[in-house]
Amino acid sequence: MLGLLATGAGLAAAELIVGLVQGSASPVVPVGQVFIDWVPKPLKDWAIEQFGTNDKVVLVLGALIVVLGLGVVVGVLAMRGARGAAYALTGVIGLLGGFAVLTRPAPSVGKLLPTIVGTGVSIAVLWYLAPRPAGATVPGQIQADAQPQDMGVDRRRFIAGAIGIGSVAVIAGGLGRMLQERFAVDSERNALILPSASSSAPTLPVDAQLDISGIGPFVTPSNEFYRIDTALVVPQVSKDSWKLKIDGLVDNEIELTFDDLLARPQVERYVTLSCVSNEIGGDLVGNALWQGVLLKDVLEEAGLQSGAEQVVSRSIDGWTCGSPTEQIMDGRDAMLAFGMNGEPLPARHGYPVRLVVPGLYGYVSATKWVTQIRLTGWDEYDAYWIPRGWSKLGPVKTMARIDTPRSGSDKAGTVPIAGVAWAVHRGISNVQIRVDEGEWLDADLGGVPSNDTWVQWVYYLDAEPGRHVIEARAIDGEGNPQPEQPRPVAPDGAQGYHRITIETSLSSG
Ligand SMILES: Nc1nc2c(c(=O)[nH]1)N[C@H]1C(S)=C(S)[C@@H](COP(=O)(O)O)O[C@H]1N2
Ligand SMILES: [Mo]
Repeated sequence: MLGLLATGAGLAAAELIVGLVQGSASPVVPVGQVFIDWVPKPLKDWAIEQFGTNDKVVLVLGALIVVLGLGVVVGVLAMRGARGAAYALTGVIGLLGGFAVLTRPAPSVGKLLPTIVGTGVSIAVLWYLAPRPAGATVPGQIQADAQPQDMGVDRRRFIAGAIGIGSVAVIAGGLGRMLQERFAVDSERNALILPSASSSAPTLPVDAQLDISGIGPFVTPSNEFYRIDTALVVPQVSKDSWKLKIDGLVDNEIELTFDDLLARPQVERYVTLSCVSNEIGGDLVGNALWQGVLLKDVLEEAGLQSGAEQVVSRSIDGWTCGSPTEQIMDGRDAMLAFGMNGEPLPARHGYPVRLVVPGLYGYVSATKWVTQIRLTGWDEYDAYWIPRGWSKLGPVKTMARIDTPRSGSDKAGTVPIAGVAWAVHRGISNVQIRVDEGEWLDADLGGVPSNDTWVQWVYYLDAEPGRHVIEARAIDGEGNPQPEQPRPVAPDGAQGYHRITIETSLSSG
């Protein structure tokens, strides 16, 4: 109890400092990351299965297990009268936090401030609450209280102190979290007007959006677009402080400001983005209109040296991903994006600048809040998710999703079976459905602006009354049908047919 209180108060104090001092860093995520790096493989695999590439819960849980677990030991030591050992172990927890923070990129002494203050607060709480040898006093306490063996007084003081410190800790932690939003970029984002792109978006074919209820919009509104990242608090990066550094195996290192980027030729393109953790039939996929500068143009200016096989991009929060240089440079619209659906990127989607690469899963291409691009050899560096059990190559797999009807529903008469299908950058040439493992039947496809987006599809089914299993599959632009063999999301994306079961009856009822 004492140990939990002391370490909890320390964590709360650290969060408060993060909220007060811009540029300081919470030790929670780094400790969680170090913890995850150390846990045995089976546990890691389990976590991947549970949380995919959205490991926030694991990060926080990991950090809390480590810190509070050690905190319990501290408490036991303190209660047994080993105060010196309790202080020392608290110091070790602090060192561990500090070490974890320093393993993150761009370490600085300022970033350590929350950890240092948090450790200090933990030790102070211990010092104040731990049972002390007879005769010792605490400031503000009258000498008479400290009767030898007067456990009643000690106990009361402990409970009052514990409640007081506990409440202050909860308030301080909450306040810290609120204050962290203070560095919010909402107002500058709202005031920002993007110049119109020199190469504007292709006009959408009129039939891109099929008129069928239950099928999602062709363009996903930004506020409905899925969000996946390891950030516990959305990074708030001001466009005026933002810089992008391009280094590594290049002839000329380049540093770009946000204004430099806006001054360059721009494109606007519809691109479908998908998460490798998207389950069959899942919604970790969306299609948006992205505005930005082609990465190829910038990299050509930097001058790629031989051996620059990998484009490693790094976010302000230290997250990294690696993409094959060949694909970035092959003419696809890989971009440094700052616009999404006609507006500056929302903070949660990477304001001010992120990467978007048609055809690659987000974990190997779509760095949000990007601040560095380093050219390396392919084997020279493994980015964030690679040592965590995910494939180094992450091309988006061909997939058809059935959006309507919902599995388990009852339908009468002709039933439109409809959804979306994507094979980003290869395009979709056909979508088919089959009923009860019968023949494959060709669906009608909506229009698309390019091979880089999903396509809507529909098949009007007149089925015999009864219970039916309906499956869908897509065939990509190169004629390859989506593989049937089911596979889980790890290590390189889910595979298999989306399957629903419906009950049909004659329309007359
Ligand atoms: N900085 C940062 N960028 C990131 C990630 C991250 O954890 N941190 N996750 C990636 C993953 S796994 C995906 S699927 C996409 C999701 O982008 P979205 O949240 O805009 O949909 O962002 C990518 N970019
Ligand atoms: Mo992802």
